[in-house]
Amino acid sequence: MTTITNVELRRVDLPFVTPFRTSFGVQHVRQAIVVRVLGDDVEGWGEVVCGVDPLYSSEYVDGAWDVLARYLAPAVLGRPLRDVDVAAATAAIQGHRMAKAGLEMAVLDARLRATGTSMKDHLGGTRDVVPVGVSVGIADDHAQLLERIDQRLEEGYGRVKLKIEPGWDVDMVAAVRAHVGDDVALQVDANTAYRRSDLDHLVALDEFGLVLVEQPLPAHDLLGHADLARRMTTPICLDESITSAAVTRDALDLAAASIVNIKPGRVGGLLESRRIHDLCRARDVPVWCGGMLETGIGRAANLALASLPGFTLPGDISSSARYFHQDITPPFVAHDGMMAVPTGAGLGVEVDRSALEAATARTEQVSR
Ligand code: SMG
Ligand code: MG
Repeated sequence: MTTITNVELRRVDLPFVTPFRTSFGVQHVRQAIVVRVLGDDVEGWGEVVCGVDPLYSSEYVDGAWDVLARYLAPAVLGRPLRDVDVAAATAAIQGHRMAKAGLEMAVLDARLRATGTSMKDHLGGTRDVVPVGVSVGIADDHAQLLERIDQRLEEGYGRVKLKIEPGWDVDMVAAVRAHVGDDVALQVDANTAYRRSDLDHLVALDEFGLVLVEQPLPAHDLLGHADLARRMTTPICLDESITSAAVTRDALDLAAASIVNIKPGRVGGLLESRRIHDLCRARDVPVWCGGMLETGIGRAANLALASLPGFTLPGDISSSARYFHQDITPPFVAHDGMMAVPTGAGLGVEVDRSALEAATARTEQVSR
């Protein structure tokens, strides 16, 4: 098989259908770095999922671009596509997991396209259809939120994630639960917005039969999460804290979480994601696939990952139309809260070249 001859970086700007508000800010546009890896006769695609600004984590688009162009892409150029280990080849570069994950995704896609293997099969996926849910951002008021939730329920989603922050939590969740009844699976996500002094307040969320509370405290605060987990009956799920399989093991040993959110970008790639899945499965800890408002490229990868047997809770993987008017792949569609896993070679999606061109704001070729 061929060696890697060229890494193409593209920034695509896709405006959101509805701005997405979390405890750390409002996003109006998805800026994704699309990574295209080329060998002599093969190409592969990846997506870097960091935000425009370093608010969800320390990574951000211009920083990821810089590290990809100057350090990560050069580390894989000239390497054999068949067996280059992107994580190992870039291990000397500290951090930048989302940038590394995007490059690894493109390399794996190219390799698997060349051998005709799907990402699902490569990772060990066991299902062709996976349960998916929807994440609903912070709204202007309860009325607007309930209207948005009704729309999602009409679209067939059976699990709704609500974003919370101080001042938009217990009363809001009470209103939603009263509105939707007991049959809708509800969970909440704070994106680190609370502090240890808020634990008594958070315990009040136990009233509402939530599936889980996601990342209430800062990423580093495993002991704080363990303290909260002892006080609450609702399971604690970690997102921002989980940056590797090693950290996952520590978090579970400390009982800081009983459910784990896996995002390939946050942990440095699909292969590390699978290690976390395997570790959690061996301990009977449920995992689910998080979302970073991906384009169709990252969504395809998430679906392949979510087809592994330990992903027993619905992923944050919604229909493309909920995010973008025009995606850069054919749209993904959820039916009755389920979504099909691509079966074609590699990621199993074809990039829509004209949509890609139309959305491209910046390009750079990295070659030897
Ligand atoms: O992809 O549907 C999606 C969004 C899911 O809420 C979602 N993701 O913390 O889990 C999370 C957030 C992070 C994205 S906001 C940058
Ligand atoms: Mg989260």
